[in-house]
Amino acid sequence: AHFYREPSRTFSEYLLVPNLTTKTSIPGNVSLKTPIARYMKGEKCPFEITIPVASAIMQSVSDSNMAIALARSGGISFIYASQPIEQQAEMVIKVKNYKAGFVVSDSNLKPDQTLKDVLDLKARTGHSTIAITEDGSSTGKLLGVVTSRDYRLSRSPLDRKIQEFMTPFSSLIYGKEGITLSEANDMIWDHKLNCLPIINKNQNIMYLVFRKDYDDHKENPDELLDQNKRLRVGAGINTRDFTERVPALVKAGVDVLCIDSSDGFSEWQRETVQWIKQEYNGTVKVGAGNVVDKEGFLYLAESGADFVKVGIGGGSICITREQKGIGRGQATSVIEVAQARDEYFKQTGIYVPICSDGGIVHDYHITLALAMGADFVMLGRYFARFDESPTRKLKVGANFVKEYWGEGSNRARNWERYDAGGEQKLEFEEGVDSYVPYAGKLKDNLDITISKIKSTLCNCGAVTIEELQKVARITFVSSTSIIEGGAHDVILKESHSLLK
Ligand code: MZP
Repeated sequence: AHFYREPSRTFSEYLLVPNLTTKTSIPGNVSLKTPIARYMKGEKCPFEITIPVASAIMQSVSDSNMAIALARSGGISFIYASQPIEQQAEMVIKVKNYKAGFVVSDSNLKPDQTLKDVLDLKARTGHSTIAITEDGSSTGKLLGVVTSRDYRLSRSPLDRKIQEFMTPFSSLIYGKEGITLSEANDMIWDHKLNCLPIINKNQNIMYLVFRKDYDDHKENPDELLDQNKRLRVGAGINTRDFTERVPALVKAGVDVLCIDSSDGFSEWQRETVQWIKQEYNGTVKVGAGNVVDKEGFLYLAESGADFVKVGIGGGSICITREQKGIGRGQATSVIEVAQARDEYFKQTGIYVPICSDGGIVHDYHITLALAMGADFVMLGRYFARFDESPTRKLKVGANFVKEYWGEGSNRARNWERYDAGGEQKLEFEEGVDSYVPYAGKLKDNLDITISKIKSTLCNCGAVTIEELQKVARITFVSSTSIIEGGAHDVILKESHSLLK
């Protein structure tokens, strides 16, 4: 047997030591854009996300609702694989049909009004009016309305109202043909205006975008110039039914696939990746995993995987280490795999992004994972707490909770994820069924997490993830200093039990 000299370690055993923060290392200058698919040296990565987070391939985490909410914030979800193929493809279609951006162009028309109100408006004004609903269907919750008209020629009361509203800043936008959304965005921002008119080549207003949309898309304003641009979504697959599942997902418009397995260092995974690459001439992106060492990474990278997922046994609902004695501390795994990724890049000129999957407990663990070399992270427990996760919200005692169960639990029955070529059933559990504290809306929480990450990057003197990976100084901490890191030797006001 091979004995590792050092124990394997996890995120809570490390901290980042600040570097000089320059005047330009400010959160507003930080970009968290990151690659999630392989690319050649000197080329631009074909698939980037604007924040380095993905939601887990789990029944209790990633359905179409989660995918829409996370994609709107710049991350990506992988719709769970442990469901019938048609149902999973439907979820992908729902995300791809989602129309981002909304406009309410009549002060009488509010987002909580019904589709009928919109149709009445359309009849009244005679304008071509499109209702935007949450799921893109005609019965979905109404988000707003887009009206398209010739601003200058129109004489209807509705248009006059818009004209009045626009007068103070229309001249800013008008007369500048071919203005880009980001240029207009800057102007609007500088002049503290409330909404942005989008104009076409003839300088007619196509639609108005309200400030809320900027907030959602500030990182990547070009996304708004879409209306037809669609949100991106990933989907999990397994190594059993991929010849049927993959074509259905590709047909549904999926942007990236990922093989979902607790142990990805296997010939099944190589076969699956190679089949996909061959079948689609290399055009379909597929990640593989999970692995925890250099050998596992190299095997999957050489098989053609677009990204490699790292982590065995560290998930909050995972009992694989207890059940089978398989696994490795998450920090050690990421550090070793990131080194292997960098060596592979040096030798071949091919960059294969890596994803640290599972075991993120505190927000700063994300920053540590990135500093240790991860290109992005995958989280289950974190996202399960939000309104957008597919599970029930319950009251347990005085607290609201959401359900969260592992793919290896009897509840999920995802035997394919743990398949070792034996019987087609889950022979023993590798995951638990649990509750997590309810935390509200995804966006509210994720915004805070992202600002913490940006702030830490500034402390480290970095404004990109790539820079962080170069300049980060990471220290191992003793168990005594971990205690020092929390509030200590004070009586916390909200902790009544201490006062009783
Ligand atoms: P966490 O973010 O909750 O700590 O971990 C989520 C990750 O745990 C998932 O992305 C997946 O890799 C892993 N997982 C999912 N189900 C199980 C299980 O039942 C599991 N054992 O380990």
